[in-house]
Amino acid sequence: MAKSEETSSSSSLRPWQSYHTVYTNAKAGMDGVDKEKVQRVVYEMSKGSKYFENEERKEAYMKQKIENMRAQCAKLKATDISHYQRVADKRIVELEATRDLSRIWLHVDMDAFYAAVETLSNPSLKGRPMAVGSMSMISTANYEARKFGVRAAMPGFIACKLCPELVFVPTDFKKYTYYSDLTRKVYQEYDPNFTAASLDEAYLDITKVCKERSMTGEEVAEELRLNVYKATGLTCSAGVSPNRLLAKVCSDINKPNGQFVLPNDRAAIMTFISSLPIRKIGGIGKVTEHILKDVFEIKTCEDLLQKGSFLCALFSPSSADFFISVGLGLGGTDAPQVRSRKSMSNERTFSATKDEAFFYQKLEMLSADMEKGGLCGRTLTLKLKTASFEVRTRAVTLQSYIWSSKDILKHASKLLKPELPVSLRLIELDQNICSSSDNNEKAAEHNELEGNGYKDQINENTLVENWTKSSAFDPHVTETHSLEGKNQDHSRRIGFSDNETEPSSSNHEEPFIWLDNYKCLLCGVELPPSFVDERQEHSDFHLAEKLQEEEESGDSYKKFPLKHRMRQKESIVGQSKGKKKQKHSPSNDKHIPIDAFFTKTSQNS
Ligand code: DCP
Ligand code: MG
Repeated sequence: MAKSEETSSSSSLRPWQSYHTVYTNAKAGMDGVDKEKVQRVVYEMSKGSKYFENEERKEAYMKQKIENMRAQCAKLKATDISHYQRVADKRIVELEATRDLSRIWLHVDMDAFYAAVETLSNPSLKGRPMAVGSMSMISTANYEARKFGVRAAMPGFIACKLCPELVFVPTDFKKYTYYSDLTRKVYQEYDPNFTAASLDEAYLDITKVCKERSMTGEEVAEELRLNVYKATGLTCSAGVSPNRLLAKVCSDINKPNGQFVLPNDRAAIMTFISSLPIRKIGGIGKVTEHILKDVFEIKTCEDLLQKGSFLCALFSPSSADFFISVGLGLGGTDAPQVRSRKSMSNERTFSATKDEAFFYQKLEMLSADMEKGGLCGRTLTLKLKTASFEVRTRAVTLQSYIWSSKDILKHASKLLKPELPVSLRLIELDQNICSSSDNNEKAAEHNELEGNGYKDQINENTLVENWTKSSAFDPHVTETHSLEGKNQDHSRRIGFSDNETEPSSSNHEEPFIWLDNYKCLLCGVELPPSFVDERQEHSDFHLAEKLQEEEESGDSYKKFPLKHRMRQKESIVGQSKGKKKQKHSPSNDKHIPIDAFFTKTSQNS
């Protein structure tokens, strides 16, 4: 558990080895990369910057948390452990009973999406290492560039250091949306109710199509990928499994242009899970991974089951449940018997329309159905699927329980109003029964929904948030860690009066930054909710910006607005590379080059 002396002495000789950022985490196509070289370059190029200082603060925060948790673990008596073992065993049995092997889920993810689209329009890029983005931030890199350690979310100037012949292409969202729409037309043929998780990713329930066409999941995946290629000229990868959580893991296994099928068989799932590193699971990011590894020695998903008693003792019930269900290889399937009757939901699917009177009519029908269902609850969630298959979830927790269709309609209408005008193809209402002590759990559920519309894609920040509530922490650093969680949690919540309130974990002073849960309000960068780590890093950049501003306050340099200084710096970087200044899209105009945060504070680079 504790780091050996050997490790700590080697880390003082090679400090970059303990410097982990999102840039050093491997993506598909990066298996053969010299990780230590990448770590060293990233370390050297960021050392001394505000970003680096912030990373160090985060690291210190994490270490402190790990120490606290270890101390809590050490305090557990044998009787406590056997008590929590019984709790864990019970949950394992209960969760196992929810296993549904009747569905076939397919997760599809385009290969190096933006880069592949750019290569389609400029074939001379084929075979050359290239990245989409700028000196400040890379959106993605093709597989040739990944061999050098270049990856999404990495500042371009670091990427240049890793791969000097890297070609940069500016982002063009119109193009990506166009190709994304083409892929979605294909997906619709296999599952008209598929859910798009981002421009290049979707989940399809292919149970029906497999049955109707007497095809296996593998055959459907092959055919779908071929049809995507025919429609777009682009390749994609797919994962097939009995649930969405594992389907996503599977789609990454044979990237690019490949697929992996996990059969609907418990033994096969358990074997698959037994050696699966926890980090492969959507929702387990850097922080959670470190905590699980350093406190409990949990490395694989199977370890999560072995250490169930400790997880139940130290984490909130919803987080412990998430970990145990991952250990069992469970994930969302949406079969009715899977959900316990803690909530009821009702949905209506229709052809995409902007007709607001029609939406209110649907809400009336849904509210009436809810009343007939006879449940009363305090948390009402409105889920919308837009014409372009984006899922939005808005929720309110009330001070008192409601059950009448009139009340449900009143609150649902308040949730819908700020979304208008919008073109929708689905409206869903969900009513949860919860007591005030459930608020953390509700917040977690809400975050999961905000993430992707899927409960199995829990947000890492929520897990950490839930846990930090029970221990002492440094509020300044916590801000760093929870920024995104809070933003996700409360973006778009409406300021209600009367009997309405928000979950106890809210922090009203924190401004949200993800517009439509997708686009950074501060700089226009687009990052889908599933990029948990990247979004965390991105929030941190803005935090570093704030710190930089604070430090410079009173300085004559401050007379120039920060954004201007940054633009100046970006154009200098461009000039020094002998490049033409990029044409900025409206969102690019607002873009704050991330390299600005790498300005050395003590000495100049
Ligand atoms: N994206 C982004 N910023 C990030 C990560 C991704 O703008 N930090 C964009 C560019 C990607 C697209 O989203 O092309 C899809 O993201 P993926 O993670 O699926 O990455 P790619 O499709 O580029 O590569 P692959 O899926 O082959 O690993
Ligand atoms: Mg992709």
